[in-house]
Amino acid sequence: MIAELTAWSRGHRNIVLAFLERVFAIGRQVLLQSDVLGAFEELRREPAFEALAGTPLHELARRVQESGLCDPWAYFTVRESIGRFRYVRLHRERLEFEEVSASEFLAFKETLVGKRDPDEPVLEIDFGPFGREFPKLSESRSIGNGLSYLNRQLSNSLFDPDGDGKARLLMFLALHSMEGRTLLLHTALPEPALREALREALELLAPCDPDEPWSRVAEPLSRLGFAPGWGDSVARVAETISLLVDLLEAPSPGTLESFLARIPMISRIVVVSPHGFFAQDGVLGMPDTGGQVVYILDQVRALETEMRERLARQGVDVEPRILIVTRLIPEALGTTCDRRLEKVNGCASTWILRVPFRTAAGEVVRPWISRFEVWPYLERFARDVEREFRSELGGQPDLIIGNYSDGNLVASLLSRRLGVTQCNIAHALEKTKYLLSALYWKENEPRYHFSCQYTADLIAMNSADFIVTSTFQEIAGTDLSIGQYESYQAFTMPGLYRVVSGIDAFDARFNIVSPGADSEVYFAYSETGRRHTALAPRIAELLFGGLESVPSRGVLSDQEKPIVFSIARLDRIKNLSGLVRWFGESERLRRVANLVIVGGHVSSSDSSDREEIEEIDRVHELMNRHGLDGQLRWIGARLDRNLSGELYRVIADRGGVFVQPALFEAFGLTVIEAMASGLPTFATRYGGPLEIIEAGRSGFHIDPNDGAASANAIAGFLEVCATNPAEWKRLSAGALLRVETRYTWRRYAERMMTLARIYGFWKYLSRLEREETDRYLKMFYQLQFRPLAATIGEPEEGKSVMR
Ligand code: UDP
Ligand code: LCN
Repeated sequence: MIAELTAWSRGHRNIVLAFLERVFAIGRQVLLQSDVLGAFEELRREPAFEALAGTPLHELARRVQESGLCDPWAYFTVRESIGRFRYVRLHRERLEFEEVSASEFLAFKETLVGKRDPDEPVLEIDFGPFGREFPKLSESRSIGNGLSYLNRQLSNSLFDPDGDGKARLLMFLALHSMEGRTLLLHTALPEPALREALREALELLAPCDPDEPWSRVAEPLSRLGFAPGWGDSVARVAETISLLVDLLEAPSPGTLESFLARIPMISRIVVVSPHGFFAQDGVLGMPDTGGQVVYILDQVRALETEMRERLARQGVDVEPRILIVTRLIPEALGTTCDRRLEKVNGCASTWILRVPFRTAAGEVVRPWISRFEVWPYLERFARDVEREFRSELGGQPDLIIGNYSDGNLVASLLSRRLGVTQCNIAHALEKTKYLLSALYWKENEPRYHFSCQYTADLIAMNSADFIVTSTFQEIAGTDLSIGQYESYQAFTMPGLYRVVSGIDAFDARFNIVSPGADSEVYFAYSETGRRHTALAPRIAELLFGGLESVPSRGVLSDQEKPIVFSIARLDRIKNLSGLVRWFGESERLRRVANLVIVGGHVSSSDSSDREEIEEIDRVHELMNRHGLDGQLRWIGARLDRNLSGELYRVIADRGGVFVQPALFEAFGLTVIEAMASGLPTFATRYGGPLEIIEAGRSGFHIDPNDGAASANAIAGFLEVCATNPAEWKRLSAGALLRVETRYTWRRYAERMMTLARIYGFWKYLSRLEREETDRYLKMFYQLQFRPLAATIGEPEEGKSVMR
């Protein structure tokens, strides 16, 4: 594309000049994709430039991610295709496109935000060379399916006659143990002896009843060198042994995956989620406590069940254990967050283990602190957590799962020290949420400390053994928009460092494993037998008022109208205030529907979170401005899950819809909760919902930047449904089907455990090759992260005054 553009520009200097003039006329030094495309579209509207469609310049305008301008130069980042960037510049007089390196582009950007001496040395961070040994995908459609690629690599390396893959596999089998019990083989056997033993074992098993338990054949198999772990029945043991025979004979990706699926590898998991109020009751909707907590609690239930079933099938009598480690908050505001241990409901051996943050002087940090300010405490937290989980588990875990930037950093520190397989789950990376937040990091520093966060992200991404994402776009965006991880490929924080290769979307560590919605809580409105009818009076009170026990504003004076419903934390990015504005400004929507929002507090004095307070004030102002008190009900209370589950269904009973108006939503659990309840859903096109919803079939996408269009789309749908209820039913059925086929926790757990085994095995096989990466990461941590974290002050006591 760049070569074509350069050639084309030589013959069309007048057009290039006109385009450039428009770009400069915007009057800003840093432009976004929409600015550049807008400038191009304006140009096309001029009669002289009508025929620009399909030209290389058009393609450039569509594919520019960012542009930096400093007369006479214009620099552009061009995303040629998913995950592949090129950088070009254009001189106002020469008018010819020239390609530059990522480093040159970033250096130019740095000059835009402050005077920088071009000869001043800059720290360049480059993780590219460390990926040498690690397999990379080549096709963009394979992004997020690292597992199948890795399987192929692994089976090749096992087969490589010059390599020692097979010897390492045999060593792995011989060393295998769980909770001190020897599994699979009592001693290491060289390949010929092992093959012989496998053959004899199969002969021994052949005449047995396939349903006989392992115990019936344990003794003769033990004489041949076999320990437990091959299966719970004769049939299963024979199958596992046959798989190993096949693998030694001719490794294939399928056989390897099937064989490793049968090997007992994981019985203890540590899940790290330091920030927020992490508990089971009364915390949702508090600042920083949202979907991540819901996700983890549902995840551990599913993982415990999956592990138990799998270990039983493997013939291993070990109780799986999961610990969720989070911070202990002495000022717990009526929650259980000041307790060291809390058993997870619905689990037999999964606990929340809370460990306090401590200051450098060793004092326990008492109040809640925002996720943006946890950085100075994490190193000490990691050490304390290790001691605590060792005493709880009696040893170390087989898998550490980090959550969000802080949890992923702690998981990196722990797994590097312990040699345990590390999985990262970002939930949401802040970098794409806050526009240009890396470039203007200094301005954002007092409030957000992105310098720490992005440094932590880079360390964690590059130290993880595998990374789980909820959607494809989280890794690599869409054809025209950049993915959350992809945005870490090359960026600069002027005055701090410049990243020329941070993470590559084609990295085989990425795997898409989407979460689900708890089917016990979120099920279809039409499943009348399962409905929580006892909650009806409480829901009527929530929706229509009456008792004063629920903090709220507004009543619905016409109770017959369908309800447009939304529930979210009251963060700016969630844009509940935007939805209120669209409703206020749309006569058409107000004519056909009421609006109900659940989020935050109605009184700003009940909040200590800056963003939340701003949003509370904004919603009040909008309600006053548009006189919404008879048509909008705002519930400023946290609803427990059963209540919110039933509320979605009651809204569906009344022919309503769900709206998720976020400016950006990484995934959006509320979207699948609403869909699982059978509610037609309108959700933001920015982020996960773009992938969750198939437009027109299982819901609709809306553009949060175009409130009028969004309000019209919702109103239009409700108008159609008023005369043709089958349309509502069609969307409702589409939503239910979509969740059932794509978003279930059972599927999630099965996949997650497969990943843990295969990447764990890969870690074992490729251990030596990671040493140089580890050293680089350690240096980056010591020289960058630590001093940055040390600049964040300690919180004052009693700061988290929230009710
Ligand atoms: N939630 C809730 N009560 C509230 C606000 C949110 O129960 O007052 C729940 C909501 O049902 C969902 C989760 O919190 O399960 C929010 O997850 P989502 O992924 O939508 O957004 P996040 O808060 O993680 O950004
Ligand atoms: C964080 C978010 O911002 C949401 O979009 C996700 O649904 C949630 O975490 C769970 O992963």
